[in-house]
Amino acid sequence: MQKFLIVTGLLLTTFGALAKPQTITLEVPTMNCPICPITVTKSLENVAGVIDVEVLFDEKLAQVNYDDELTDLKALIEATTNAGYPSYEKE
Ligand SMILES: [Cu+2]
Repeated sequence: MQKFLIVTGLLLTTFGALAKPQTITLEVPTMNCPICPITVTKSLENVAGVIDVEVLFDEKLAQVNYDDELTDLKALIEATTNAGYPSYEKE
């Protein structure tokens, strides 16, 4: 299984044009009140290619489902940052 995942990863890297919905988790450490998730969600939903956003306020995380042919991690981070909430990919 592990091997399969690695091979799949390599293929996706090599053939990046093959769009596939991706899910990533962003850490958004500066969300500090219940209104913040609304702003963060909106900023991400406004990015073309974002399919679905779920913000977990207690954990200060944003889970983003997106089409990797239309957008990428950099654009997502930029979107929250421009909205006042710097973020980065959760390890
Ligand atoms: Cu707030």
